[in-house]
Amino acid sequence: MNINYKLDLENKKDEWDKFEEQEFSLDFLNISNKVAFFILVIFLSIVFLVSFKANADTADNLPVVVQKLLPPPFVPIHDQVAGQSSKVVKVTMIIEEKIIEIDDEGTQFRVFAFNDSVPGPIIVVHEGDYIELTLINPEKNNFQHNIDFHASTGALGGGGLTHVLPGEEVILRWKATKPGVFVYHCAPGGAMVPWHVVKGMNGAVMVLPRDGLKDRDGNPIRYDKAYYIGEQDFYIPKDEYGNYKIFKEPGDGYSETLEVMRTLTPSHVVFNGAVDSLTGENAMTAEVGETVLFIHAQSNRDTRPHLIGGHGDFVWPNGSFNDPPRTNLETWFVPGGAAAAAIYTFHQPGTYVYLNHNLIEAFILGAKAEVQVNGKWNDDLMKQIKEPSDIDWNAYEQHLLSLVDK
Ligand SMILES: [Cu+2]
Repeated sequence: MNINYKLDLENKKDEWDKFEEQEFSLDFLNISNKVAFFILVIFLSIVFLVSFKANADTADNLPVVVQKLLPPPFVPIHDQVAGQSSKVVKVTMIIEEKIIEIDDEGTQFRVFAFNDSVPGPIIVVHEGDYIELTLINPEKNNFQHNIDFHASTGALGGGGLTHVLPGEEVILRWKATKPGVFVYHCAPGGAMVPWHVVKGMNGAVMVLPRDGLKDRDGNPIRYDKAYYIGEQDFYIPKDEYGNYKIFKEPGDGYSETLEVMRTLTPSHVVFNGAVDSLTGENAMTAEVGETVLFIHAQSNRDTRPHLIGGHGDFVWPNGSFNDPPRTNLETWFVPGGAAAAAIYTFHQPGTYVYLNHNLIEAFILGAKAEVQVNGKWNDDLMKQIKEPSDIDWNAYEQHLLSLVDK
């Protein structure tokens, strides 16, 4: 028994030693497990982060800049050639429903304005950038509004995603894939679309090529300054005496205005929201030798810009910067619902009239502006040989005689 007991003890001891070893071995394994668990956590974190990044939008990882929008005809400060990386350009627009004077006879009209101006401000980005717009429709307004960007890609140009009632705001981000100049406008639906557009709710976007503008041979074109001219047709009803009616209450005049709109005959065609808003003291300015980019937008109606005394050195009539520019144009065409870009280098000082060369629309309905150009006159390009004075009939007779033998 004793022997057996001893053997039994011996066995127990062996078992205990094995157990100890096993314990040691288990401890060792526990440490391994902790390390393995730690590695697993790191691995899963990496997988999570990678998958999260994969799910994030491209634009979420791009640098963000806030663009300060300027009242037309001014264009936001911008680089003509883009940096390496695309960026997200954040802009904010507040919708204003307000009464303004649209001519020098004191005609008042309730406009719907993007950011307090007719037209709305121009936004400038480069191809591949993203525009992130916050659109605010304050409580004091009376109507639902939205925005359709012709430069964007997607049904209704964002119009379906941006309906805002008074008291609401919305944020829309879209990628600028097409270089050119484009219009944007409010498009709430049905007859409200033209009604809001001819109340001034339109503006423009310029999407520059990343390496800037080029001529048809691929040489760079650079400008010293840029102006943005928004042309607006208004349809103001008249009373029984032929005077323009003034509607004080929001929504008043809707049916009467639609009657005038049906005639397709505007009462006013203006630049920058009112007759003569870009003439005299408010004229655009340039120096002799300066190259100026003119962006001309019309959201509703065809037009034909012309610079009296100058030319379109380079013109993109339908606004696509992927097309080679046309050169040395006297007048260019802008179909309704489009913008065009034209570049001119001024060679002479003076007051240049920039107008819609339907001269009735320019001089009677209001579609004209001025560019005041300072600098030195060039006699080689133009010189007045004789000032206006009495007719020299003898000289004329000599002239006729000189033609006799010819
Ligand atoms: Cu609107």
